[in-house]
Amino acid sequence: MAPSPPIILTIAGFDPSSGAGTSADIKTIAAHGCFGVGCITALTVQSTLGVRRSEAVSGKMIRDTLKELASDFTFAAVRIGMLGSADGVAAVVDFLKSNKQANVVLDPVITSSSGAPLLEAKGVERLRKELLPLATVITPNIDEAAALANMPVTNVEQMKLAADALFKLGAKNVVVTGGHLEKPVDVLSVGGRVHEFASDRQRSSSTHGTGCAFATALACNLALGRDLDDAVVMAKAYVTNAIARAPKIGKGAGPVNHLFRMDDQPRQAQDALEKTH
Ligand code: PXL
Repeated sequence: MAPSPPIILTIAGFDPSSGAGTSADIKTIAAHGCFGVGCITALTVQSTLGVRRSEAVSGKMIRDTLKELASDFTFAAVRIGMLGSADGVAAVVDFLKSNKQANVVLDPVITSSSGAPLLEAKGVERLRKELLPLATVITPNIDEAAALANMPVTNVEQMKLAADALFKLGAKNVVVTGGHLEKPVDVLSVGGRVHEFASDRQRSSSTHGTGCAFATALACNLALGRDLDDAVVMAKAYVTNAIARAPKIGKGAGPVNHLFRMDDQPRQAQDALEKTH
């Protein structure tokens, strides 16, 4: 039997259009050659046209799911996304305290890009105080960094200040993602030391789920043994390709192409076949 691939746990909401959330994460995890398991924290009613509403799954259901999965698997990384409620945050905090986990990537999802709330206010408080210090790395976008650090974040200088403020709040490592800026720059703070990663802005409407794809790809790259700087570069390259190679899906902001690498595989198989003849 083949050896087990790294097992990655995603704790996130369910987006029925599979651009973001659990079902999208499972695709990202598969694209990295890992095996994904999921704990759904909330259901959302949404399509590429936007999030209409959401309902949080009970804290007990989340606790029981995490306990069940942890009794069976050893996780190489854990990615945390939308948590929905303060009870959901508490369930994840208790899980991380009672089961020590490596490579915990926290994407502190607060609001959808269409403006729908994805975590209640009490949950944001609890996430800031209790969950943030338990993560290996947090990956807020500029709006989430502003909400968590309680300061305006609209340019690279402010991203650095926010990363520093989040480090002082107890975050071990911070990546503030700046994909929405005119000149996109990500700011990485490793133990308080700040680096910048610039890239070119992509003109595309297929950007739904970029935050989830980045955080999950980062978790996979850490699980595969890369250090944080390399894992950030690899995750960024994955998302850039997933946007560039997205087909048109739906009427609104379409999903990125999580599985773009599969398009390359028939060609690889064909090349291999030709070499043997
Ligand atoms: O991208 C943030 C996000 C995360 N998780 C779920 C979502 C969204 C945005 O819509 O629906 C489930």
